[in-house]
Amino acid sequence: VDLLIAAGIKVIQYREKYKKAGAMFEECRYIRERTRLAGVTFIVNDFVDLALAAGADGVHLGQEDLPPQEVRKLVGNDMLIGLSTHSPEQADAAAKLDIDYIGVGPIFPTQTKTDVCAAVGFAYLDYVVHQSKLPFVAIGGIKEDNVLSVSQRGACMIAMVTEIVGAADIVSKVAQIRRN
Ligand code: 3NM
Repeated sequence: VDLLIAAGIKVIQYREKYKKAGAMFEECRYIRERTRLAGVTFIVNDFVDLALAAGADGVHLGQEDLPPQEVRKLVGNDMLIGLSTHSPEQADAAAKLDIDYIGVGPIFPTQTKTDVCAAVGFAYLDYVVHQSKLPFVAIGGIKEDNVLSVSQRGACMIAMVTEIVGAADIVSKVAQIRRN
């Protein structure tokens, strides 16, 4: 997290599937402290209670998580709610919800998320760029060498996991991606 902040990343999502709640809370508390000082947006994946307890800026939901309208009742109007979507039908359904952004992917094949559909390619990204009014984050298999193809199609927020956290030098990797 410290390296991501040093690299100038603007939004950090805490994505943890296996740890105990207490350990996750300790990590989120640390991330909240650092991101607050740096003015970085902090989103917690999946866990509404953890997002609230840690004072995160937002919570990110998958299609099979608690329904966004129920989460809105729990978190109030000030917290961001994001929703992963993988098809035009899901983007259209998301437009009717009180959410703040959608995830759009996986654009390319990914190893990071195993319980996700096959890559949706540019067809779904193009649909969202042209048909959806919600802010969106393109995600899934995005790397230094294909990021330009995604941004050129109209994505202005891009999420990368492996390419950044798997880099030997995170700060130079992000700088290199930005030069693309
Ligand atoms: N969500 P990487 S794809 C967390 O399509 C996640 O909703 C996706 O990791 C979606 O950059 C994905 O390593 C994994 O491919 C992104």
